[in-house]
Amino acid sequence: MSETLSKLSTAVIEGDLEVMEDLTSQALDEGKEAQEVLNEGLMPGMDHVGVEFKAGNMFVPEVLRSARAMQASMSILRPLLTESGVELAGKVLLGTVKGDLHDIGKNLVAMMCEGAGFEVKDLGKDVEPDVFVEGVRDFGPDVLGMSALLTTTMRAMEHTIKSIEEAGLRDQVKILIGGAPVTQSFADQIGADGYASNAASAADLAKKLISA
Ligand code: B1M
Repeated sequence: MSETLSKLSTAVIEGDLEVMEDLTSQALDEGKEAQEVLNEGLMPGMDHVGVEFKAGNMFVPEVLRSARAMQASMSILRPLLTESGVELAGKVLLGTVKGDLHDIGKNLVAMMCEGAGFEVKDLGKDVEPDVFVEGVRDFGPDVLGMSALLTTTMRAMEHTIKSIEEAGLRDQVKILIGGAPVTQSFADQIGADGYASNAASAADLAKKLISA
């Protein structure tokens, strides 16, 4: 790996927002393709963050700092990636379900998925089933991810899956759910394709679901 890409990886791990834009521009000036900067600079950094987060060696504020650093670089790379028609890992549509205002975990999932090379569309929080349905129809995601933090809003996941089925879109998208009260058995019960207990596992599972 070139010195600049290695510095970018380290900057992601350290959440060093200030150097991200300069290092990204430097890598591009050195003739690196945007995809190379993403795959060999940012993603190894974010992969490391994911591993450390899963192991309990990094905590939410540090992950958010890393994610923000990555976003700063992505804002330069994204238009170049789109222009060059580079194949990303796939598309992920995300949202926190109806009635639920907790979005910190969902934002982490968005950042981890972006770090894993997905194009991510985030519908935000308190998302009505119909809005998820429209999102699936318009954005055409490979994976739909729903987050819920309240025992009272978990049921909205089930209602959303029903709405997607009723709209005839269920076979077009894999559905992944998560959030503190959510479990694998709940996922099985409501007919989701997968459950992830944390943001790094969500990105891993999204990749597995697509390749399955
Ligand atoms: Co609320 N809240 N809250 N809250 N809040 C909890 C969730 C609660 C457990 C606190 C408690 O009582 N101990 C409790 C829920 C009880 C329950 O239902 N079992 C609770 C309650 C009751 C409420 C209110 C009802 C309080 C009130 O008004 N009386 C109210 C509800 C509002 C609403 O949603 N309609 C409310 C409001 C809020 C705030 C707005 C103040 C704020 C949210 C701010 C925001 O998100 N922008 C808030 C917060 C911050 C919390 C706690 C303290 C922290 C949640 C958090 O962000 N954790 C929380 C208590 C706690 O967890 N200690 C609590 C950090 C985050 C990284 O973790 O979201 O779990 P988490 O995400 C993890 C995993 O779950 C997973 O990955 C993430 C990272 O690894 N994950 C996914 C999440 N989504 C995923 C999706 C996936 C895969 C994995 O695939 C798609």
